[in-house]
Formats: sequence, C-alpha cells, structure tokens
Amino acid sequence: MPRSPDRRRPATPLRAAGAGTPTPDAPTTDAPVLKPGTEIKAERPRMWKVVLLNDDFTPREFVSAVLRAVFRLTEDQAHRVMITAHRRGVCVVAVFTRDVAETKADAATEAGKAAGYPLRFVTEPEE
Ligand code: TYC
Repeated sequence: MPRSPDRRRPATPLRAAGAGTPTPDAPTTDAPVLKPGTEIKAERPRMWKVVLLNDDFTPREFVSAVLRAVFRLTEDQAHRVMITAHRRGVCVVAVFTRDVAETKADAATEAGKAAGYPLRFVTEPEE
C-alpha cells in the first residue's frame, strides 16, 4: 500500500561545516552549517504501535494463534492481548519501527482474511 512521506522529519540531514566539499551543482544554502566540533545527535526513529481491533466473529483461539505466530507472543501474552481487545475494543500488541509494524499488521490481518474472518490489525504512531 502506498504511503506518504513522514513530514515531521527534516528532509535534509544536518551537516557539520567542512564535512563535505560543496560542488557547483550541489546547492548548500538550505543545509544547516554547524561549527566544527559541534556534536550531532541522531534522533531515534519514531515508533509505531500495532493495535488489535475487536470484532464479533473471529474465534478467540484464532486471534491468540495469530498473535503467537506473527508477533511471537507467548500463549499467556497472546491470551491477555486477545482478551483485552475483546473486552475493551482495542489493545496495543507491540511497538516497532514503521516498516516492521506495517508488515506485521498486514500479515496478521491477511491471516484472518485468508481464514474468512474480519480480524484487523492497524498501525499508529507513538505520541
Ligand atoms: N470478540 C471475538 C469473539 O467473541 C473474539 C475476538 C477477540 C475477536 C479479540 C477479535 O481482536 C479480537 N469471538
């Protein structure tokens, strides 16, 4: 599925002064130039939640089995997540980088679809 770029991240990485030699065809005007020796700290990538949604049709045992297979939860963890979604409507399964969260949510949703169930997992950014 196509997705839009994350606009909250700066498009241009920070460069320290002297880190690269400007060339005539490489504009440097919008690249922040830092004093030599300035410490550059990388930000941690934003993390994404995988959220399990309740429905009225998917059998509980099937939900737990998918949680174990796709998210590597133990039997006890899978049961707790499943029963929380069943009672409250939603439950956070785990948190990953965006790509991993989307891949796992899609795989888990597809496992339900392949078995004829409306089971759904969605992703959302943390914070
Ligand atoms: N509510 C479902 C039932 O009663 C079980 C279920 C639990 C389905 C959690 C989805 O995310 C879910 N069979």
